[in-house]
Amino acid sequence: MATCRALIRQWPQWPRHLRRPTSVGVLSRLSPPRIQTQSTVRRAYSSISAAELKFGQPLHETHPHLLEPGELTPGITALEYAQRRSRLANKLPKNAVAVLAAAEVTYRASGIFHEYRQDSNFFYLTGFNEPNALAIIVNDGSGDNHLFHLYAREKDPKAELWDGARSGTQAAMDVFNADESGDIERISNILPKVLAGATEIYTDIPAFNPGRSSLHRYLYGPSGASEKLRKLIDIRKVKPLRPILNEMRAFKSEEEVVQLRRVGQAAGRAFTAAMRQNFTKEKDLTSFLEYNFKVNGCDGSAFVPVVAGGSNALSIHYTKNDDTLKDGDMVLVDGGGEMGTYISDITRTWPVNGKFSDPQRDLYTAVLNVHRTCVSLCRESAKLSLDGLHGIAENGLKDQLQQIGFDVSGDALRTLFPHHLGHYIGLDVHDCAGYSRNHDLKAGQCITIEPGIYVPDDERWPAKFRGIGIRIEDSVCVGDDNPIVLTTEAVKEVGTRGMSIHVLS
Ligand SMILES: [Mn+2]
Repeated sequence: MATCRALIRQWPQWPRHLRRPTSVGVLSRLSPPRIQTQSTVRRAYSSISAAELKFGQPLHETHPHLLEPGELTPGITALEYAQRRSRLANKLPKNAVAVLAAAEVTYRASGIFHEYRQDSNFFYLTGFNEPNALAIIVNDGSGDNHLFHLYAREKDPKAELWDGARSGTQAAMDVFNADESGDIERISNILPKVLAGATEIYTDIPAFNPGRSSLHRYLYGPSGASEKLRKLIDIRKVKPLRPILNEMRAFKSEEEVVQLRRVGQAAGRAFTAAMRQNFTKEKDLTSFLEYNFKVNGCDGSAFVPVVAGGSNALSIHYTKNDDTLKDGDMVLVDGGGEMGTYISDITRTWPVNGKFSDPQRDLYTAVLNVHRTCVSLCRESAKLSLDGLHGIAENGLKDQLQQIGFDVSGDALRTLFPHHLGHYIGLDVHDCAGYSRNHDLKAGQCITIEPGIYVPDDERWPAKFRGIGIRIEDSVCVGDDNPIVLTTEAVKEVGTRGMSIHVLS
């Protein structure tokens, strides 16, 4: 992929002027010729500058420090969103529709909401970052064209005074380039008309996908869908949308790779900054890391970080982060930032006091050697899948561990390396859920490489290694002949006294 070759040469400064030109400034970022059907609200070009208006999310006109001209969300242009919709429409049969719902606001207690996180597929196709919205993409049979409906919350000064600005239905068309829009409160009148002519309906709305917990299903029934919706949609016409979107999202565009590199760089720098400090509590290290993600430009953490001192590292998803950090132990830190809804995923393990003991260094070097080998194979020309790479990691770790005195017979590796080598990344930490790890990796795919060794306190293993857990993880973009390490700013080489950073500082 020429993109990746160009990135390897040109990073860290991806030349902005090479970006595809898009219209700038005043409302209406795109105006491709579109076929108008009867609309609830007609597209009308406003003469008001966007900077004078308030929207439900940052835009270049209101937040030029966050978005470049032409971008609808950080790093991603309005044009790219339109192209994604067009590509999806082309994958649907003629007169079929895709229906996507925005994520709901969730609550941690009565009236106390969690930070809002948009549904990734909805975001991928719209860039619209508000709850209570519905997107419909129609293959209207016009070839490369398609119809895009975006129903959203209408502007409401009273509600906005409490809950902050909304973009409203006019911006749904003028900024987010919908052909049709309308007040989401009227969706029960609108939807039957829109779906009436559809030959097939591609959707993952839970009516037909009861993915909730067994307790939820027991208490509330098999689906969250209303009787109304179930009557409205002929279940025989419904097909899952996710597999089609996985095929699209698994391969990143230039803009996406640049954004993933940006968030990888910011988070990587936060890790290296953390290694320069001395911490006596997991909690303090956690706070420092998350603060530095934000200071470096991330919106926040992509997931609850693991900050695990000593043998806490043996629990893969340890997130209590409330223990002390002891002199002589190592600390395993698995964290990542999120920026414009793209994420990074990094793990580093370093000595709390900055100096490796001999067994710590031996085990660390074993994991690092396998990590390096696997990263070097993140290229299309290697013709390997994530599962294939996992096998190479297992054999490599076996070999390395044997050299430092481990008995690796039988199912030893299952115990010592109990998780997979990696997963896809992108908008989600575990991107494209359900997309097989069996496909050979192609240029433009972004994955993690995270070998680890966790030695239980068990007589089967050499005493000097017991209680040590080490994982080294980078986010990587697969290139044609070379990998692009997206998180290279996080130091991982061993120096004479500890991590190289301790030597440098
Ligand atoms: Mn990971």
